[in-house]
Amino acid sequence: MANLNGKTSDLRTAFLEVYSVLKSELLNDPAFEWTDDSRQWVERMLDYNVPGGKLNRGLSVIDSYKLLKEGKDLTEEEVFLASALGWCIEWLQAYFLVLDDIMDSSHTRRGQPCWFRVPKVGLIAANDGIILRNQIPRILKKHFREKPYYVDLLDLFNEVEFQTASGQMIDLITTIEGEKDLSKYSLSLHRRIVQYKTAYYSFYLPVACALLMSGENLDNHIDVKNVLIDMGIYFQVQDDYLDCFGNPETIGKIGTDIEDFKCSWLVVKALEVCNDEQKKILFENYGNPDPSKVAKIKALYNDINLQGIFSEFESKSYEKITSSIEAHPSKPVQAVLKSFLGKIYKRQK
Ligand code: DMA
Ligand code: MG
Ligand code: MG
Ligand code: MG
Repeated sequence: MANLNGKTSDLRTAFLEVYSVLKSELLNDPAFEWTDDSRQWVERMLDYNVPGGKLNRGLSVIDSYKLLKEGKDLTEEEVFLASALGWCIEWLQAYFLVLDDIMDSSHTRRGQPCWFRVPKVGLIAANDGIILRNQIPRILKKHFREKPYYVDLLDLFNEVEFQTASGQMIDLITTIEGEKDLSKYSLSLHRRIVQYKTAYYSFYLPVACALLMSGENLDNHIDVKNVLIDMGIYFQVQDDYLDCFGNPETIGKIGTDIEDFKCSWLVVKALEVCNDEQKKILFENYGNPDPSKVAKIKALYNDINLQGIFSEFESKSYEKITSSIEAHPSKPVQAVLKSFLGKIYKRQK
């Protein structure tokens, strides 16, 4: 196996090797009588949806675990287990994204058509999402059953899944047809949505996995959790920004937030700074699939210099998060948090 204690590129290669191991275990899961057809379907579905992203969340488990071990080389077993937990997060992400793209009527993801848009897939994607979700406890059972922290791991994944699904729910019910009302959109509603739909699973979960593997009790790390949640909120503001201003070639997806009437950070900020005339344009054109209406919203975003407002937010968030990290008593924990922040600051994808 490639050396996971070495360079970043090796780390990625070794991480992907663990994917192959987990996949082949799942494709031979003795709880199901596999046929060639079913095995081929699941294999294609996994390869299409699980490993094709940035892998930041998954790789962070290994990174974080290493930093918590203060630079000591990891054993083969530790590397495998940290990678397997990283993959469980990537599986969770794949599950949420497959369903998110159906609900958001998205077109592309990671530079390819969304899974439900692939010919012959359609709404079978909904069940594929359920399969992805169910594979997580199967991976955990196979590799962590005997560990003292097994129950805590299961509980962690369940809690975070519930938080994420609840965040998705509030993201979605703000867009109900016939109840669209921009005046209900505020920074506090936005914060609530993104804290739940993104921050827990993307930021808290990888570090919490590494902490559990290190034998820590998560109740003793509430301050770490709070910093990670702030980072997750900052990350989702970037996602909202890139939905409109990012390059689809780079981010691998075409934005749909304006069409979908999403409570995006951009529209919340626009509502804050617009004059009455501009507000009228927002109210009349936001949340409509008509491209000319979308273009009016984008032109308005340019007129009020939302890009500038965003870059100010970006530097302010960086400073704020950095100072809360530096207030943390443990150097290894500071290192974990700083490495996370470094990976996302000014990201283009
Ligand atoms: C995504 O929010 C949140 C989850 C839990 C998938 P989003 O719809 O803004 O994500 P994306 O922009 O990637 O579709
Ligand atoms: Mg989406
Ligand atoms: Mg969504
Ligand atoms: Mg988005």
